[in-house]
Formats: sequence, structure tokens, C-alpha cells
Amino acid sequence: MLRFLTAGESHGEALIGIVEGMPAGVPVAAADINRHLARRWLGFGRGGRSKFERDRVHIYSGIRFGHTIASPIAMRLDNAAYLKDRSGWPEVMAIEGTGEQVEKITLPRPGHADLVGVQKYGFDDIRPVIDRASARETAMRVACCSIARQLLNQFGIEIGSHVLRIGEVGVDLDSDWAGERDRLLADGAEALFGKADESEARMLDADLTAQCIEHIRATRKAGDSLGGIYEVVVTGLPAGLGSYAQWDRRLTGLLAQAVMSIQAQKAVEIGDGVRAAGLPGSKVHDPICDDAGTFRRRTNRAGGVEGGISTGMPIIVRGYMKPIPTLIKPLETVDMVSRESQPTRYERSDVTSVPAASTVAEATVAFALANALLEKFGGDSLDEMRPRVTP
Ligand code: EPS
Repeated sequence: MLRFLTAGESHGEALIGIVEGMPAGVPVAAADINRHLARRWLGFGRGGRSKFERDRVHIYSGIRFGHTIASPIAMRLDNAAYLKDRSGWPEVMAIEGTGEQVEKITLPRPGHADLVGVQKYGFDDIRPVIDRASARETAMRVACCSIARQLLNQFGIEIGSHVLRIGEVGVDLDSDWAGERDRLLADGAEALFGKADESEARMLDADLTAQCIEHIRATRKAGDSLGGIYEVVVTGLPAGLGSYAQWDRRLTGLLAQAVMSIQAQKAVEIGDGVRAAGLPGSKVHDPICDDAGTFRRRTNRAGGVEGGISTGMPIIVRGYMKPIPTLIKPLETVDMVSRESQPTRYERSDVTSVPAASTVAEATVAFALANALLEKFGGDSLDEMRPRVTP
């Protein structure tokens, strides 16, 4: 089983990750991980922090001469904000001392983990909650999952994503919008992410990108924030991953968890998903045909999964992200100490991070699929796996 853990606070010194369970002999280069880390910073609408965080991974173990050695892989990413912010983070996030001189944060922001976090852990200060619940953690997640992605790439499995909607601007999911996506997918899902990365909204359509940028600008001016919808697509995945035989082995559930584990995600759909619920079965299920001795489906409304098992068609997963809860325009809250009604206090934030979430979802989906691949074809080394995947 492939697994990983992350540690680290958003304004602490660094993020740490450990990946375990990778077979030996998989090529891993820091440059590939850094490429995906840089992609996570793409997209118009990020806040001040995006101007100086430059995520570069430091690998400490588990890789030798550019290949995995089946030992745990330990990594570090520095938080540039820790020293660059001049907000005294080394003092605020100090490992030792009493913290007596550090101001406590007592105004919980609606929609954040702030209030539930302090209630759950008994803190009198929201800072520990803010700092661990923060989506800063996804930087290390991308690093960990990029290693799993290297394994998938060895078998020609590619992952891409693009943004479908930011706030009010986006494709009409009920229309025939997917032509450009499908054209790109003919070259593999990485062609999809390559094209999306060229857009400041990570969208395939230039007009929609321009409209989105205007929408984000206007929203920033109004002191508000935006959510949106994105899509992750996987090509080259063999049929037969996952299983209907037990609830926790269904690929549908594993994919949903991969997306919903990302901060601020509120819904997920696979294939035609929500739309399929309102259509008759004859317009939803993919007809099966024989193509020179191979079973094929004429359409892929199922999004590449039937009965919790991959069909061999592209996997299509959509994530729905809520608007970021830190707003310039204050929301109503209550001071945890005085119990007085107060407006929320604004600290630096993004207007939207839907483009970033789309790249993080690529990573988490990669991890879920690498695990499913290992479950079916796993071995101790890449050489042992190769003939099992492509006999
Ligand atoms: C985040 C708030 C912002 C974002 C951060 C996530 O950080 P700060 O409060 O320091 O301005 O920039 O995202 C990242 C740092 C990142 O790497 O994605 C939050 O509250 O979730």
C-alpha cells in the first residue's frame, strides 16, 4: 500500500512529507516535482503570498541516483513567508517558550475551520487551527503525489485538468462544450494540462479566460471571493482497477475521497454525475460494442468507472470548490472571549484558488490511482510490475 503523511503549519518554518510504499526503480527527479509545485501557483486571483513563495523540494531519503529505492521518501518545502513576511512568524510559531507575548486570534471566520477547530481541540487562540487547516498544506501534498504520478507515467497513464467555471463565468455543463477537451485528450491528458496552463484561469477557452479575469477583478474590488468547478481527466488507465466486491475498494469512492480531501471542496461528480441523475437511463449508459475483438464503449458518460472498476476509458472527475472564506468585506462573527458580535478581521488572502485546486486534484487523483494500480499489479520493483501491467 502506498501512503503519505504531511506535517507543517502554513507560517511555520517548513512543510514535511513522507511517502512510503513506492516500488524500487521508479525514476524520480526533483525537477518533475518542482514543475507540479510551480503549476500549483498558476492562476489569476491569488493573493500577496503568491508573489514570493517559490516551492522547491528538498529530498532527504528514499531516492538514490534518480530512482526510488523502496525506502520511505522524506521531503521538505520551506515556507518563504516564515522569514520574508516580517510579521514575526518565528516568534508566533515558536516551538519553544510560552507565547505570552504573542497576540491571540479570537475572531473565528465563518466558513473556515476556525471555530470548530478551537471547539474540538480546546484552544484559546485560533492560530494553530488557521495554520494547519490552511491550503498551504497542499504544496506538500502535490510533492508527495507527484512521486505516485511518476509511477503512473511509467505505464503511459497521464493526468490533466482544466477549470470549467469560476464564480459566474464558465461553460454550460448542459451544453455540448467538451469538443476541445476531447480533441486534446487524443494526445493524452498531459496535452490537456499543457493547454490549460497557458490560461490565467486554467480554462481551455480564451474568451472565458478573459471574462473570468474581469470577474475576479470585480470580485476583489467588491471585497468578496469566488469558488468554481474543475475537471480532472486521466488517460491510459487500464481496465480492472478497483472492485465492486467490497465498499472500500470501489474506485468511485476512492476518487471522490481524493477530491473531497482537498480544503474547501464541497462536491464531486464522476462522468455525467449530477446531470445523469435527471436523465433517463437510455441517455446515460454507454453502449458496448465489439471493436476488432476488443470490447469498447461508444460514449464515456460513466467517466471511466462502472461498478467501482475502471473501464479503460478516460477517468473524468469534477470537483466543486466553495468561495474562499477569508473576505475583505467583513462577515458577522463573535469574539471567542467577550462573546460580543464583531465583524471578521481581514488578513491577506486569495480571491479565488480554483485553478490551484485543479492542479492539487490532479495530484490527489494520481495518488489514489497509483494505489489502485499497485493493488492489482503491484510488485517490489518497477521491473517486476512491467510485465504484469503490459503482458
Ligand atoms: C491560505 C491563505 C493564504 C494563501 C495560502 C492558503 O496564505 P496567507 O494567509 O499566508 O496569505 O496564500 O495558500 C498558500 C500559502 C499556498 O501555498 O497555497 C489559507 O488560509 O488556506
